[in-house]
Amino acid sequence: RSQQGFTVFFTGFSGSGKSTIANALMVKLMEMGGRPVTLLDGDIVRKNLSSELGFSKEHRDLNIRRIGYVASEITKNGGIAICAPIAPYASTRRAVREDIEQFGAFIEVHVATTIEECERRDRKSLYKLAREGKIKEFTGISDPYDVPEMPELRVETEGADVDNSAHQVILKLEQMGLI
Ligand code: GGZ
Repeated sequence: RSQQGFTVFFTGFSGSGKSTIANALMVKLMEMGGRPVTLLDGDIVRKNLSSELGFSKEHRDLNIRRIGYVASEITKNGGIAICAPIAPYASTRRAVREDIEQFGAFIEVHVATTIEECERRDRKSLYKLAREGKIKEFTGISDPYDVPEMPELRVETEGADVDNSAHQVILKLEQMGLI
């Protein structure tokens, strides 16, 4: 049985389902026991670790590098880190991957809900505010998102349930010999 630490790094638009899938994955991994599981969710990190940061490229990069640093420490110590920020820039995701792969595995999961679907759902009415120009630099509306070219896994959420998406991640981890 493998004892290597690893990081599951979700990326996707606001409202794509990252947090929900990340939470379901955390529950499944905790039920398996063995290693501690730490969830570094976008909004929780923003509140506790990056509260002074906004959404410029510089600030987003700093936010992602902080998440990457914490995840690399967890991975180094043989734990499981689950990250769920938007992480819109491919170069920053690559930098975090390189940091973490020194210590363990990095599994990038693209939550591939389209911007149209995220805007249709608009659970927090943020897309409406972004359209009205009341939120600036909003990812997918007025700010870029680099679609991951070669993620370890891409999950489609349209017509799939949360449990199924989380299960796909579990299967990938098994396939990679990590659990
Ligand atoms: C994107 C924003 C913005 C802008 C506030 N652009 O649905 P949410 O609310 O909970 O998820 C979004 C969250 C994004 O923070 P991240 O730390 O994941 O972003 S990044 O990885 O780019 O650093 C959204 C809210 O913050 N939010 N303003 N302009 N999302």
